[in-house]
Amino acid sequence: MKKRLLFIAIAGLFTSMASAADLYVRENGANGAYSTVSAAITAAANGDRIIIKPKNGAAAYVENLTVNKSLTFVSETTYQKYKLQGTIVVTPLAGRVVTIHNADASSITISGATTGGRTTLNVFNSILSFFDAVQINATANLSGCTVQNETNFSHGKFTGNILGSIYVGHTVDTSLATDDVEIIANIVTYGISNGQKNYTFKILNNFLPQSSINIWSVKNGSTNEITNNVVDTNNGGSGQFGECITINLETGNTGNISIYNNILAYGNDYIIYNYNSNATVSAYYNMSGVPFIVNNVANQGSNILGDFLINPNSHSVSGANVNAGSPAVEYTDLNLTRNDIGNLGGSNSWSNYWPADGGNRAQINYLNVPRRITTGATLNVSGSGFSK
Ligand SMILES: [Ca+2]
Repeated sequence: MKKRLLFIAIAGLFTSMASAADLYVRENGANGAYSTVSAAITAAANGDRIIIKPKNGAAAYVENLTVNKSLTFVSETTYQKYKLQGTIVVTPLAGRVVTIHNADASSITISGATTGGRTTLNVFNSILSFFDAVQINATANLSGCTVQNETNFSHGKFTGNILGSIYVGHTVDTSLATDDVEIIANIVTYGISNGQKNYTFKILNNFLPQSSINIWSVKNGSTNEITNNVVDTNNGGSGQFGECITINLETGNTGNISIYNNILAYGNDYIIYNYNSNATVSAYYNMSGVPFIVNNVANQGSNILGDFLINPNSHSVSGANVNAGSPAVEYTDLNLTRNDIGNLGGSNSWSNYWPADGGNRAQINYLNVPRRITTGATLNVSGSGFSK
């Protein structure tokens, strides 16, 4: 009986291994491949990989994709994206994981009824005009992507992207994720807004050359971070008072927002404007180009007017911001000097996600490193990346 059980277990193992297949998609179905991505999806099973060869002359696969299985999509040609003239819609299902690498498509969305359990959508190194994953019980992780217009999601990690805007929408999740919303080292043209009440947020090291950060909701009782960002409203895209950070929580929604080491460059009348006392706001070691005037900030110190230069081409700031951030050890730069205010400073430094000699090498997707290490303690570092 024991032997038989063991045999069944081994047979099961082989069955699951055999099911992870690679399916190829090539122009005109060359060499026995599928000629459309849709045909490959239809033929695929959960866990399969669909390998798509970019067409000659950057021609597009003209089709709309519905992804209703756990699949991974990659390019067959190294460093080249496959073009899709059409939309990609992921159907949610508990436990479904869809990973899309190297797509050049009009949009990726999660859409459909959800009954419980989480759907995970990873999108890496892709070019899109629109991304929407505001869906109950959905986690979206986006890294190394360019999205021209809006990117909307309700939970996940956005790192090292060039985006039109980021909106974190509230959803009535029945299966809550256990980790935070993290928005790190992105270049964002039209602002970052949080309307999510389920999750604590971290907005770190982002570069917003002409727009602001807006907080409309927080998880009740949470402590949230806005740290080492560059926000310049000098060229428009600001709140009612020209402010770089707008906070306006509705009655009954309360939490803490810590604002540290940011370049908050302009602000017409105010730099930070908090409409009411529902959010307890703390602002320290931020630098502005004009007097640092705030509304309804409960705790503040060392916020200063400084002489700095924002370079929108190199996504960097130079001048008085260097070594002017919080001297606390948890904000120390990668070179172990005092924090540089702005997106190049701190342990979530820009250089992690935008390496100077990155070229076509693998790119970091996420890093989790301690901000403070005690002598004799264990140092735990985790990270992930993807191949281009
Ligand atoms: Ca420094």
